[in-house]
Amino acid sequence: MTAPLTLYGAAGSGSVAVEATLTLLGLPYQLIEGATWAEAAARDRVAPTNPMRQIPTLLLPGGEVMTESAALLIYLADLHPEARLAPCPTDPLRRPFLRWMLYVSSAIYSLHWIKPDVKRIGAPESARDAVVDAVHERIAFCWANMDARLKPGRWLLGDELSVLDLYVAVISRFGPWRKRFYAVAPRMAEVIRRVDEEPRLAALWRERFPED
Ligand SMILES: N[C@@H](CCC(=O)N[C@@H](CS)C(=O)NCC(=O)O)C(=O)O
Repeated sequence: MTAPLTLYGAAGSGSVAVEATLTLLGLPYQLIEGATWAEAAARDRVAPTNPMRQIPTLLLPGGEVMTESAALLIYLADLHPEARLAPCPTDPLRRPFLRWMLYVSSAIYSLHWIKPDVKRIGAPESARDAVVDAVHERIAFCWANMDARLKPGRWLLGDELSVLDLYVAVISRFGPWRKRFYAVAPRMAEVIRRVDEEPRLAALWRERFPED
């Protein structure tokens, strides 16, 4: 029997996109829960495995460590092509798929690292609110830019649900939160509401975003 995957994650975090992907793929995993952005103990727990002290961090059955949410989602989708959670490399949709997966990761998700402690970027604590507001403005701009360029169908890339839908459904729950996301990205909003209602994921969304 294959050893289970081990995922360092937390409710309300980016790991939920990986959890959603594993759920759709029907792959069992062991979860090590810890809100890294809020608890030093959670950062310390993941640090030996991922010195970036971040989640999601995935331990593969052979012990190899994988980090970076977009890489995890693409890897898992590619490993299970029968589930059709990513366009295959020869599909023209692979280009927008890769473009927007990496965009969500680099232009949007990475900015959240600043918020728990603005001293991380050398800003004084007294500038905290202004820095967080500026981060949220940038993220709102990034969502609007993506919305203007994507041509969604039933799902963000057209007719098939992909890990891009799961990724945006999770990251759009972070600041500046869904209300702003719906306002600046109305075309994606329609799709993401559909992802929220996906029956195979309803229990997971409820359990992992209990306050939304
Ligand atoms: N580049 C990473 C970013 C992961 C990340 O920022 N994770 C947050 C939780 S949602 C975290 O662990 N933050 C810890 C911290 O702020 O120190 C990825 O895409 O997976």
